[in-house]
Amino acid sequence: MSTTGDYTSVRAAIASLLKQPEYDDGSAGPVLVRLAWHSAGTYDASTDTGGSNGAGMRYEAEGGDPANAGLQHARVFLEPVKASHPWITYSDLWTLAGVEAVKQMGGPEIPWWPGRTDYVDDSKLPPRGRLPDGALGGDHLRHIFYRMGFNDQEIVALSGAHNLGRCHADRSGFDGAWVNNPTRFSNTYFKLMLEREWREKVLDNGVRQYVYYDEDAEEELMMLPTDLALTTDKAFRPWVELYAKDKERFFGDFSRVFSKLMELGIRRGEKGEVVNTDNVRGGYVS
Ligand code: CCH
Repeated sequence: MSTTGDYTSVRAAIASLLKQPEYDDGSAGPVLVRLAWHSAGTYDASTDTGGSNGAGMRYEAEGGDPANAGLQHARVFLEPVKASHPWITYSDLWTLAGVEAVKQMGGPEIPWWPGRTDYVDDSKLPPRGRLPDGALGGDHLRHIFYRMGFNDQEIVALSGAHNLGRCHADRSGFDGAWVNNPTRFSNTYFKLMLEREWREKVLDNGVRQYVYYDEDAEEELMMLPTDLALTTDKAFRPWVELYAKDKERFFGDFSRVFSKLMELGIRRGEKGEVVNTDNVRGGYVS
């Protein structure tokens, strides 16, 4: 059993479960990053509700949101870590897992602080529909991410997480990976977005996405309509161009903005302690 507060031990346990030869591309990393993001991405700045505090996805109201389909795999991967570190809250574990997975997959170090609680007021769970819909465009991205308090540059930086993982037809309806090596964090997603000829494809399930056949890898890569909206929108595109050219800049910006995402709705006192323990209700407990 580990010592309370030993986050180094939690990180090591997360790192050691990433390799999953039977799962997807052989790594639990991408789905852990998505779990962290969806746990936090329900935040609404105007009502101060949602966010990673509370780990509401453990319950049907949030966990059963079709937008969260497939994330049970991520939660199951993390159960042994919770069992060997029972003192950590789920909300800290899920956010730390995303941060550690990015690092282990070759991405930047992301500042992370503990202290989230698992307190949930069932009657005040964030409503469904707060997470983005990949079938839509730039206006939708702004609607969703401005609500959380992000700007255009931050939207583009965050989207760079699609260097990782893949779409699953039985989860989102979309199908395929964005890049050839989807378990290695990089800026390839931005490069491909600009450099390849994407063509629209309607899948058998009626879902529309964009595809490009990569001759070298003999693999079809994909982009969501929301991904390509980053290249057609005048305000987003310069950031795509910058991140495609400058990997270090992308890594630095991604680190800062992912850290900000994990902190949405969490207020800290002078020593970094969390002072609002029931953010789900929008309350402020000191
Ligand atoms: Fe995403 N994402 N995401 N995404 N996402 C999907 C998969 C991943 C959108 C839609 C989808 C972010 C932003 C957006 C990841 C991280 C981030 C899928 C496929 C869809 C659809 C799900 C499936 O079928 O399994 C849309 C729309 C947006 C709008 O901006 C942000 C922000 C992040 C993190 C910073 C990761 C990682 C995956 C791969 C998951 C996996 O299981 O491999």
